[in-house]
Amino acid sequence: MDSHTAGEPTRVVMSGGPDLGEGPLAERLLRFRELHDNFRRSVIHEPRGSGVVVGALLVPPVRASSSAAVIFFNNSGYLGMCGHGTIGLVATLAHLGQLRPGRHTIETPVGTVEAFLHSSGEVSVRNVPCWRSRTSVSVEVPDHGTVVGDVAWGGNWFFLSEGAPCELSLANVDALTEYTKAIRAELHWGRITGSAGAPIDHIEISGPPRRAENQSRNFVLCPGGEYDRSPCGTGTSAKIACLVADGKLREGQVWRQEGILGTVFEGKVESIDGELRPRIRGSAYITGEGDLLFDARDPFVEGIAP
Ligand code: PYC
Repeated sequence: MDSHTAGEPTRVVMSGGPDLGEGPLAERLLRFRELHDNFRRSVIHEPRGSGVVVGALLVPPVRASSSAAVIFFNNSGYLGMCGHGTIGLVATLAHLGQLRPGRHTIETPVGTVEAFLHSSGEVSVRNVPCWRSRTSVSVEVPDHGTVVGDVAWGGNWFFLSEGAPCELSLANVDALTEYTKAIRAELHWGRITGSAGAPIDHIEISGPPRRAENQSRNFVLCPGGEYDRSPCGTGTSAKIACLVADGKLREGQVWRQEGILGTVFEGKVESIDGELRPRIRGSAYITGEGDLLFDARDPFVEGIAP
């Protein structure tokens, strides 16, 4: 089932995926990566998919009380959590009549999230605990000088900085991609990581919003070199973690995050048992349903990738 959330596509694999066995989702993700990475490639890469698509493999939940368990993957590997993908998954299951409006628990490899399907069809996701791990980190970026930003966990690792070499608009996507890739390369060479040496694979740059009712506009570079068409759910969560750490946002306050297409995720600060659990609200639309076919004679059965 294909959908898009605020412009960013999600492909939910309903059945036919690899058997990853039982146990914690983090362990099943490792099995996916080590034993069945060809499945990821064949679903995401051309000619069946494209670099922009985020895959969502449904797997049996650990707990009977959960509505679903999911492992997200993309053109370069696997994601911890995915905000737009969770909204897409919930909209997909609702479209299929498998979820009713109300509260649902969804397991991911980095923790359990709570989703709320509104009667309007919108979806809110209460993310895993999020936090800022480093503040005001400086990197020297060739042709751009010193870039200062924070490192934060929003379900994936992000480097977040304010400002850009050009306007945050669709017309400038190539320049913004080149700039954020250069930042990421410098983080890599400088061995600047998330906690426990985790690579920072998402770069989020922010600037003023186009619409007065929003607080910020962003551009997010994803791990495989594509940009997020949506405002990025985990990126908005990481941003909220930084704003809360700076005392600029408080419990209950709303942060309306515009993405590069002008679509919006509404973020809300929630803390549970002393942990920050941002809540992200958005909409997804179903774009297709079908069967993927794998012909052993096809030279590109596992997709086209460098
Ligand atoms: O919405 O969290 C998100 C996301 C991560 C990568 C692409 N979208």
